[in-house]
Amino acid sequence: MEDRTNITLSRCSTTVLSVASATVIIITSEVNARTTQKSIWVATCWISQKMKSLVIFLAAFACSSALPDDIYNPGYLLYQREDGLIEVEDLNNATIQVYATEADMTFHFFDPSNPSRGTAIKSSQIPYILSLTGFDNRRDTLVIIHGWRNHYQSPVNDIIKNAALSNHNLNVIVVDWSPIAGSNYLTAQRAVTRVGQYVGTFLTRLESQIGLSLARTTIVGHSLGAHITGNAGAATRGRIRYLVGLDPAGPLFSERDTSNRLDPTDGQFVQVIHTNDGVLGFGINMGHADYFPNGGKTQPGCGIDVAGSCAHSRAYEYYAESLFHNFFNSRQCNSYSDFTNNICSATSSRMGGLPLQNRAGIYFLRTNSRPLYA
Ligand SMILES: [Ca+2]
Repeated sequence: MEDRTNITLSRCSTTVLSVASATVIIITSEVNARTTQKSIWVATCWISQKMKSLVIFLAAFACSSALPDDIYNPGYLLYQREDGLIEVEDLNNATIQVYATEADMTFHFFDPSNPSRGTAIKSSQIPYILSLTGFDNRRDTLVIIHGWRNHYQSPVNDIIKNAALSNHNLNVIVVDWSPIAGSNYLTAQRAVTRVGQYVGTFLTRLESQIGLSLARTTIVGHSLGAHITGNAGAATRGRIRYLVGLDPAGPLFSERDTSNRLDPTDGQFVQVIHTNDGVLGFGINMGHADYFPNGGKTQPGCGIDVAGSCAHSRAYEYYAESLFHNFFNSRQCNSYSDFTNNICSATSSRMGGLPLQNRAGIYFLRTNSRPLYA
């Protein structure tokens, strides 16, 4: 177990915070999404929405010379809360607040006859699941895992769960790891391996005790939840049929080290949807199939999107729509510029859907700026 001491993640960071009142300027120089990310420069100005028309100028320069050179460390995260306010998360001087235990995990069971209330289950209640819930092992199963600062009733869960149950005869299990996800980013990021192992162990217990078919199970996770998805799949020795990573989180993950992040070895078929590469998302290929809507970095209809939250959330909005209206036609291409210049291969596929179209490759597509996105 790691010491509960401040963990310095970078030795060369400079921040400038000043207050002014004026025009919003946004300068975001994004890292090249598909190359080793050694440094990042982010300068952002933001007008406070609620108080005194303050402009907070944040300049953060971070380099990763003290770290393995493929760790993506932007130095700071801008986090947009559900009330719209923006918080700054310092990644360089963070302390692990608490360690994940199995008691932090709750699994909410839904089915077509019980689509809204769900039944909260702890791991110790597995022997009673058939009597406590509407679980039926004749159905396919969809597992949904939220990201940092979210909980089981967050939009990512509700939107996907409602779309799934309205259009498919499924067991749906919503994983709640909010006691850890509600901590600082470093705590949550360091916990994804262990939380994923708890999910994988829970699913293998369902397999052995009530006959869950891992070959008919899909796990979908957003942001840090995408890496938990990978770790859950790894904990079943890669036996889950489909894993879906929705804009997998980038900060503090490594390109080379796949032991704590989503990668193709984690499941039978891994699909990744990229919507905010180089900011909140990672920006490297992580699946058998990787989809880049609108190039994968910014999304239409998101406006200035200072914190990237809008583009980051689009990943689960696109996926949820694909469960009832899958017209996310995509073309296999080497790059987004090849896609916009229409010099792609003839190979196409559809992003998302249930079941997934298991066609490997790198795909690009355009979306609308509002629903229906496809
Ligand atoms: Ca992995």
